[in-house]
Amino acid sequence: MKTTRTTCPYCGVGCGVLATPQPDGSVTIAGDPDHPANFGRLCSKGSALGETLSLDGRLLHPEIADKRVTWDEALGHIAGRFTRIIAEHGPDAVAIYGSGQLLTEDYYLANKLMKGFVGTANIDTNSRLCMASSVAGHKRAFGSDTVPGNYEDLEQADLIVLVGSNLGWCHPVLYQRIAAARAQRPEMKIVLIDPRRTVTNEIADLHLPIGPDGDSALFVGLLAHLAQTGATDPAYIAAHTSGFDAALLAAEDWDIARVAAATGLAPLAISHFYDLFARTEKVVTVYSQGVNQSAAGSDKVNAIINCHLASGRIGRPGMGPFSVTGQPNAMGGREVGGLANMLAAHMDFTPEAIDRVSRFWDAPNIARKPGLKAVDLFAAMARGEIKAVWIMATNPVDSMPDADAVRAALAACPLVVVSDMNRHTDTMDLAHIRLPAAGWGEKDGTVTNSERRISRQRPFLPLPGEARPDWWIIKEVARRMGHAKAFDYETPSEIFAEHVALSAFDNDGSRDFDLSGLIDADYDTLAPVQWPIRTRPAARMFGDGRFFTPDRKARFVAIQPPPPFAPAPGGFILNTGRVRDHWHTMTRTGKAARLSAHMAEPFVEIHPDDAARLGIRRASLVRLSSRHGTALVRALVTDRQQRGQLFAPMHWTDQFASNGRIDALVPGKTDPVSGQPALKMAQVHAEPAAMRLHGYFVAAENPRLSSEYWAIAPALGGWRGELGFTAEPADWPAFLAVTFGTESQFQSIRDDRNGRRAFALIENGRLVAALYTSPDPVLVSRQWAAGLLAETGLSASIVLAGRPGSDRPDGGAVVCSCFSVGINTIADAVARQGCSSVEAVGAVTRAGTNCGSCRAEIRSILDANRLAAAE
Ligand SMILES: Nc1nc2c(c(=O)[nH]1)N[C@H]1C(S)=C(S)[C@@H](COP(=O)(O)OP(=O)(O)OC[C@H]3O[C@@H](n4cnc5c(=O)[nH]c(N)nc54)[C@H](O)[C@@H]3O)O[C@H]1N2
Ligand SMILES: Nc1nc2c(c(=O)[nH]1)N[C@H]1C(S)=C(S)[C@@H](COP(=O)(O)OP(=O)(O)OC[C@H]3O[C@@H](n4cnc5c(=O)[nH]c(N)nc54)[C@H](O)[C@@H]3O)O[C@H]1N2
Ligand code: SF4
Ligand SMILES: [Mo]
Repeated sequence: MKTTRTTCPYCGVGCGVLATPQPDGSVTIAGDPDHPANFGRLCSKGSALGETLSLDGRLLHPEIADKRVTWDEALGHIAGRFTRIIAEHGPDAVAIYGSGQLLTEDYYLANKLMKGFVGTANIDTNSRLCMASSVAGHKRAFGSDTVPGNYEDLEQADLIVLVGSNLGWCHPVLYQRIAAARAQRPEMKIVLIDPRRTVTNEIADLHLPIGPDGDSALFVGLLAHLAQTGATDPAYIAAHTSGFDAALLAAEDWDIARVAAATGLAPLAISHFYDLFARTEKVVTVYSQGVNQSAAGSDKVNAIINCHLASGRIGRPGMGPFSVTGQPNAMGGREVGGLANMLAAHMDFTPEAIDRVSRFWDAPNIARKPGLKAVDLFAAMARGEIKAVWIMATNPVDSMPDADAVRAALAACPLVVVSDMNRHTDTMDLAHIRLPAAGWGEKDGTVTNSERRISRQRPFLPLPGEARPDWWIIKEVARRMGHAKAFDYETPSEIFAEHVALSAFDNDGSRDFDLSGLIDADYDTLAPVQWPIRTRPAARMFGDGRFFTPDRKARFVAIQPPPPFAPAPGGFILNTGRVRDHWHTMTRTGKAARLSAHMAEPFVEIHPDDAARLGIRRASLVRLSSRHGTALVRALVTDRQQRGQLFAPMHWTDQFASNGRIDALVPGKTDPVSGQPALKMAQVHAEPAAMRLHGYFVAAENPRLSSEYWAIAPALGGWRGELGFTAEPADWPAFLAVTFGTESQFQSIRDDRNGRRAFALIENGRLVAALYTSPDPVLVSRQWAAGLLAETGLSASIVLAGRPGSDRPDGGAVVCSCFSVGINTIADAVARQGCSSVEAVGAVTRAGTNCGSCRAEIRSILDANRLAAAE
């Protein structure tokens, strides 16, 4: 059994993973103790990677028009069609839409093909939805897209400000590193700036529940405060920056009262935060999508960076602005230039750079101007201007704003090529040509994490069917388009070597992105390494106060905060984001029963007062609507949410729910500087979705679902899911037969007092399917019922009872996904077994003792119990 050292394919923390295939075909996953991002830790998603590797649902052969073809046919067809469309309509009529989940080598080739050889910069990626505002902010301030610091700075800081980041769920291993550092140095302070009280708040000393997009005002006010209280560093400002006076002038009127009005925050809380920031030298400000995904995202980034420049807190240990990346290779994509407004290797469309890159690539036909950014790209497609698109490693029908319009644009586009691992995704279902891509564990290449650290992803599984790595597919199309010489690669290491050489080409230290120190590196054994690396890797940037602007000074940006945003009367502001155990459109995490048990259906968080006002009852169904689309989701009534605001996760797709695509509601409004869409702020209406009947099912085989509402998730040994009916099925036996694909007779019971029914089909002591229905949301214990699928010797009476017998406690909804420990088990350990700390709960139940991702949730169960005890 050989262990392979590789890198996690999920978030931008970039944890090292040890993967060991077992004789039975399974793969054991462990954290790599030697990787400097995680030192052996993994979160719940990383730990469950072994459960997402099955070939179920994989696309294993190329297809044209739903028919299997050979690679040669598919590649020839794509090259021919692209070539003809370019000849007829010009290079700007074609596009690639890529992803921060491509490896650097894939990304480099896609960029080289489009910009160098097709001669268009119409290659944009899902990083436009993710990192574009940070890129724009970095470039405005530093003259380059440079993340100054590293993960150790988070451990060394005395104050960490988390802005628009749910680190506890989205960068769990970084969160754990911070929690561990704080346990050692309790004087470390943490401030959380987020409209919601997220689980990340469990670690915070101060939570500022800021109004949507109040961040610019908050940080502009902070700049004014720093200046007024003498907390700036005039020597640093004079020696290393420009534009301070203009930025301060713009900030002048922003006293605490005005900031309070613009942010909805209490004046006392604001001054508490300002004082903390002013008097603490070692501050790191971490920011993520609450900052980037906004119509004012670039300004938010610069408002934050301004405060660090004004206090000289950048480029030294334990301080600096820190944009954390989302995807495993968001950073690598930026390195190769994989956005429509960048050229290559951190070079822009300047005449010198165009000349340099065209000489390096030997590409006289190089693109000379930026291409279309994601939202504009799909709008141009809708207008018929983009006639061929090739989508790689992303699922825009679910993740782009105005997603129904994106779906319509793709449906109308004459040629849609999609490279993906899965046969069915909402995007794949619209493809004319489907290309089977190799996935994690099969691919070979590099990724770069949030702290500029390049790590290898190495294969440990054979390529399934005819799946091929993305770099191979791209180069084979390029060769067939007549560019054989420029795309003559046999291995990803050759591509990486060229990428290294381009970063070093004509680079005399004037460009931040420089890998010249890796020119002779051995690709196969490459250890995780930070860039830039000329002689030694740079752990931290800007320590010398020199930036990448023409005068080598950092630039302040004068910021005008936007007016506070109020929804139309009766409407809500819809905020969107992520949950702990799902990744994006669920193509991988949606395969793992363990991960799907944490949050098993699409939902919306709503404040209890708003829910009461609208007559939305706990666990009932809610219809959300906007000018752009609708969604049907479960109500999660919670005071973590502010009044007038809603929160819904981005994850659910048509593969997992009847109408859960949240981006159908979100408008395509973008930041004017970065082009990044404002995915955290849609105007929507919410109303109860009255159902005649609710249902919960478990089934050994994938059922056929057709009710008004449905949501499905994997369970061990089958499937589980929720149903909502606007009318009761007229013929129950017929309904059961169609849904569960069997002619066998179900046993059933009915309780006339409350209209509840239960149906069960058991064959040879094993559960085939069970369905519980009720006029109200069904009360059955989900985990218990799903667990029946794995049991033997069952009798119908146990199943029909709908609850565990008194001898078998009901664990309740899963909190710890590593050991499947439910909320009831944990609450019991606290209330009855006297556990008073997360550690004690772990000792009794094992919850929280493996990856630790659920420790914040265990802490809130402990706190709730303390409150209950005090009442
Ligand atoms: N579990 C999990 N982890 C992931 C991912 C995943 O899908 N699942 N995806 C990865 C990717 S690609 C990304 S980009 C990252 C994203 O990581 P995060 O940015 O941490 O995650 P989000 O949930 O998108 O949004 C963060 C927070 O922004 C807040 N917010 C909304 N509007 C505002 C505002 O106006 N101001 C402020 N200050 N805050 C606001 C939201 O309430 C939310 O809690 O996560 C990565 N990690
Ligand atoms: N409302 C709202 N919308 C959002 C966000 C939000 O916070 N709110 N966040 C945005 C952000 S930050 C992001 S990053 C995006 C993410 O959104 P997407 O990129 O659309 O989401 P994924 O599910 O990661 O899609 C990746 C696809 O690539 C496939 N895949 C995986 N690995 C490979 C590979 O190696 N090669 C190929 N060819 N295919 C592969 C997977 O099967 C999957 O279909 O969503 C954005 N959309
Ligand atoms: S924090 Fe979790 S998802 Fe992110 S890289 Fe590490 S193990 Fe993977
Ligand atoms: Mo992202």
